[in-house]
Amino acid sequence: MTGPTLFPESGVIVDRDGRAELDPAFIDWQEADLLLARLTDEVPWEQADLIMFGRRVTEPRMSVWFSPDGIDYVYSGTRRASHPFTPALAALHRMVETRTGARFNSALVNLYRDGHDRLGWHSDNEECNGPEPTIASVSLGAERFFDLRHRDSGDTRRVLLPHGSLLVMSGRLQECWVHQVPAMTKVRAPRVNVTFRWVHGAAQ
Ligand SMILES: O=C(O)CCC(=O)C(=O)O
Ligand SMILES: [Mn+2]
Repeated sequence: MTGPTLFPESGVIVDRDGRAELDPAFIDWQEADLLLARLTDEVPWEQADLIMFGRRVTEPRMSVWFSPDGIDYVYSGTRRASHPFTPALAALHRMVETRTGARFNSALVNLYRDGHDRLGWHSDNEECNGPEPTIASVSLGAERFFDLRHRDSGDTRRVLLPHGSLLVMSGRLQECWVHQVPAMTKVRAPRVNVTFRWVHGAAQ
């Protein structure tokens, strides 16, 4: 356990070796629709190339890194240049800080254009995230599965992330568990995900 329950009225998904909690109705549907439209429009979407096992691969999704402090994000052999928060992101940032009581200075925003776009098994354990990072993840648009797998025991959890939901990962979660957003090829609609983080300047 890493502290009191953040969302007592909703779901604790993981409570050992780190914590993952879901508020399925963080933003009501009408506001979430508006936010999805604004982010889709405001975000200067990029498709990044990574180096994986010595090979260059193009990420199977779009993404953009936002850091008002101008800290670049370095992972898997790529450096993502920082962008200032858009107006919609700045508003969402305030809502997420209020709801969680945590501070965030950056956001990685992902666009899964349809169910073919995905994110493979990983953890957000880069040095710039620091030890035991709290990461707040807002989902908008198509519902997609989110999987967690314990590194040692192989124990798994699967949740659907609804439109307007907030997932908070904290404690040793990034150290002890990996997570993924698998392909769901029947899904035709897009999904936008915003992960707010606190990153340290060492990323520059
Ligand atoms: O799309 C999601 O729900 C997860 C995003 C994620 O894990 C990441 O950006 O590191
Ligand atoms: Mn992640």
